[in-house]
Amino acid sequence: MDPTIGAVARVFSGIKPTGPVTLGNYLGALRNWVSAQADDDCLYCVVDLHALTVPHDPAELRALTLELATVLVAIGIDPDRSTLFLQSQVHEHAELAWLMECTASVGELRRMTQFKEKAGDHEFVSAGLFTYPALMAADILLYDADRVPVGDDQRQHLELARDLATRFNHRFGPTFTVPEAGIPAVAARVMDLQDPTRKMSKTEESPQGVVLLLEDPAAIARKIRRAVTDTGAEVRYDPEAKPGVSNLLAILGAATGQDPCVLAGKYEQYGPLKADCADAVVELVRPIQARYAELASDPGTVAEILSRGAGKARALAGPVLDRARAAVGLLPR
Ligand code: ATP
Ligand code: LTN
Repeated sequence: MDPTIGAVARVFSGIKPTGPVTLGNYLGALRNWVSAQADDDCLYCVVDLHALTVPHDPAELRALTLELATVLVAIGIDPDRSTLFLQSQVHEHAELAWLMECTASVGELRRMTQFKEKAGDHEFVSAGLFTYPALMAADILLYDADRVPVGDDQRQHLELARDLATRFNHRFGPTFTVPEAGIPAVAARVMDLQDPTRKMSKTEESPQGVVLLLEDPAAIARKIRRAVTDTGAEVRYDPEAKPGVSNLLAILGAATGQDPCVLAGKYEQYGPLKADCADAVVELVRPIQARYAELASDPGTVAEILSRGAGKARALAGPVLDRARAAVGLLPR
C-alpha cells in the first residue's frame, strides 16, 4: 500500500515476551501503536519466536507471552480495529525468515549492534540471535507494512529490513513494500534511572533503574524520585552533557505531551522535576493497571483475541509469502 496523502497506511510492529513491559517500551513504542489505530490499518505482534534467541524458561515464556498480550489490550490496542497476534501462530513468519536469511549477508548481520551487545562474551550464543534481524524483516515484509513504530534502538534493524526488501525486489522483481521506521521525537530512548547512559531494558538486572508498567505506583514514584541526576544543579535538556536530567525531562514530556526543552525552563531544581515526573508517570499507569486487572481475571478473552488475530494475520501473510516463493523460483505449495 502506498502511504500517499489520505490513504490508509499499513502499520506493523512487534514486541518480545522476554520480560515485564517497561516504561521505555511504552513511551518509545507502544503508545504510538495505540495512536496509529486512529488513522491506519495496524497489525501488532508478540514476537515469541524472537524470545527463543536467548536462554529462557518455557513456563516463564508462556506466562510472559500471555501477560504481554494482556498488557497490549490494557494500554488500548483495540482488537476490533487492529490485528493482535502471536508470531508463532502464523507459520509464514518462520518460512519467510528463511528467504530473508538467504537475502542477508553474514557481513551485514555481523554489523548489528544489538547482536554484539546481546552476544557479549556469553559462552553460548545461538545462531538464532545472529539471524534475528532476518526474522524481524520477514515479520514486517509479510504484511506490506508502510510504517513500523519502534524505539530508537531498532533504527539499525529497520534499515536492514529496508535494504533486504530493496535487494530482493531488485534481484527477483517487485515483491515487497519498503517500510519506513516510525521513531518518536520524544522519549525514543528512555534511559535507565540508575545509569542514564544505558537504555532502560526489560532484561537488564537493574531493579531500581527500570520502571515496569504493572509495578506498584508507590514503587514507581520512589524510583523516579531516587533517579541518578547529573553534576551541576541546572535543569537543561541536553542528553549528551546531562543524561540523567534529560531522561526525566523526556519522560515527563512524553507522559504529558510537552516539549522537554520547554519543560526544562520551568524548573530551577531537580527535586520538583522529579516530583512532577513521578506524578505524571503514576497518572499514566493507573488506568492501564486497572484495565489489566480486569482483563487478567478472564484469560479466555485474551486467548480468543489472539486466536482471531492469528486468523486475520494468516489471511494477509499467505499471499505475500506465495508471492515471495514464486519470485525466487520455488514451485507453488
Ligand atoms: P530486551 O531487553 O529483551 O531486549 P526490549 O524491551 O529492549 O527487550 P522489545 O521488548 O522487543 O525490546 O521492544 C519493544 C519496543 O520497545 C521496540 O520498539 C523498542 O525499540 C522499544 N523500546 C525498548 N526499550 C526502549 C527504551 N528504553 N526506550 C524507548 N523505546 C524502547
Ligand atoms: N527486534 C525488535 C522486536 C521485533 C520487531 C519486529 C519490532 C521483532 N520483530 C518487527 C518491529 C517490527 C526488538 O528487539 N525490540
